[in-house]
Amino acid sequence: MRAFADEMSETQQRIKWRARDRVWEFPGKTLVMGILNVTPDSFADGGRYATQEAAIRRAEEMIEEGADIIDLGGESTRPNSAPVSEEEELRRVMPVLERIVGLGAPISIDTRKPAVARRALEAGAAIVNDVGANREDEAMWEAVAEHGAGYICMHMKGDPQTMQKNPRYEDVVAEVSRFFEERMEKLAAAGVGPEQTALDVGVGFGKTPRHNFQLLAAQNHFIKRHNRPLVVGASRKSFLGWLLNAPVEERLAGSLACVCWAVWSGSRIVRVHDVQATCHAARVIEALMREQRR
Ligand code: 8Y4
Repeated sequence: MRAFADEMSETQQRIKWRARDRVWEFPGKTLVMGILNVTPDSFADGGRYATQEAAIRRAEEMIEEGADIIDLGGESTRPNSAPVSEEEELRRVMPVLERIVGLGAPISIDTRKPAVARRALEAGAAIVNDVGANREDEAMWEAVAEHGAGYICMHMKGDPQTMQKNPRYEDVVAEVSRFFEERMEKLAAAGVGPEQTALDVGVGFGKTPRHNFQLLAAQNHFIKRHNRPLVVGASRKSFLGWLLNAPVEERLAGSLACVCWAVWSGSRIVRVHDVQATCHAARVIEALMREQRR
């Protein structure tokens, strides 16, 4: 045991992530966060009720496939997507949340709106996945603090309307690192402790394909520097399409390569569409890492 501790690399430091009554300890199993969208692209056929029923079934399926967290979102944050009102976002997510909160996997609420986060936490969500962590919005952090919830602090340059218009950085890794540092201070001041916080470089949010690869290649740096669990959300994203010249439905292998890389480099949480394939890939890399440490 002593030898193991001595040999533990800096990317294998012991850290805890707390989300309400749940505490995850790392190093441990990589957490697989299954994506559950309730957005209008899917209202086209069958309408709202059918969409919500399908979402509930998909949540059950993802839990059977091994998902550790269900990431529920009602606002599309794709580049150039239209804003959604608070009322509409609540109408989309709350009925689904109420039906999946008892299924056994903790729920993260993917929202940029403090009021939506608050309602979701009151209904039992465990984590706020905030892709808008770059806003100056104390209300979001106050809601997280009040519930002792987990918080995913994601980097985005700009906002979804403008972020992909010629994103530029002097040094993308340094800039994202400064952002994490500065946010962790503000979070602490708002009552959200570091043990509640996970960090995410925000693949595709105001980044060129090259920026995305630079950030993923630097996962090790972020772990050593900030000593917090990292979330990687690369699943099916367009930087893979750019590299592979593959449409969205042909990005599974590329997405799994990112999962393997994330696990190998010590990231702790992966946000994905393909839960079963991701769990299988993660378990294989973890077995190899255990052997290497013996
Ligand atoms: C195909 C399908 C292509 C979906 C692109 C996409 C992240 C996130 C999103 C992320 C965290 C997306 C809500 C974008 N990405 N949350 N959310 N990290 N924490 N696009 O990278 O999945 S939405």
